[in-house]
Amino acid sequence: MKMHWSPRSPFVRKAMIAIHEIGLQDQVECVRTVVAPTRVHEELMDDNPLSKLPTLVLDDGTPVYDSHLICEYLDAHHGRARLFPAEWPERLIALRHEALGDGLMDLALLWLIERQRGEGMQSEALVAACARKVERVLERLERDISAFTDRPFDIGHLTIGTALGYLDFRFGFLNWREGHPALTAWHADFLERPSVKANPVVDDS
Ligand SMILES: N[C@@H](CCC(=O)N[C@@H](CS)C(=O)NCC(=O)O)C(=O)O
Repeated sequence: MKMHWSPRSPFVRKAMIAIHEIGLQDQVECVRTVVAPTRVHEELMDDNPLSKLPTLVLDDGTPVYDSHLICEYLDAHHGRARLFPAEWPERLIALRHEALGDGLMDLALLWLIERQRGEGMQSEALVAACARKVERVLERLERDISAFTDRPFDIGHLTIGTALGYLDFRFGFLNWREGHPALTAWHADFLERPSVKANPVVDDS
């Protein structure tokens, strides 16, 4: 399989950690692909017309995107269907946490793009809204930590852990650990997983 890949993308990292959890890391060839909302990648668009990462291409040429579908497809077809619980309400809880983690990464990317516009060009309202939403996500995770820790590792944990790692990478100034001791302790364990260690965030720009 071929993965359109970047060591800076949180959504790619999510998919790569899932690939390691499933045990497929030796079957995926990572192809460094540079994308941005302000530019298009013609070759990538042959596989994914949205020009987004991650995009996986199966050995028979079938493209698979986005990160959710990559994780669920590989978990169902090659794993032991561990990351996506089959039964409700376990499935609801895992998928809701995945959505929260994806949303946190979307927010962080939006905020990053706005910050890169430079002083004077940024929308203060957008930056303030991103900051407040991130704050509320962290509050919620801290408050609901037992719902988070009292179940086996699934796609929800994987996505939230990856999203918090992205805050460390791009938003160190937020000090997200401050005021969130339970989440901090959980994330320290997450960072010890071999799948997470094998897929560090790297700024190769
Ligand atoms: N919902 C998508 C989001 C993917 C996404 O936003 N990827 C970013 C990189 S982290 C991207 O490709 N950005 C390029 C663009 O928006 O044109 C997923 O879960 O895979």
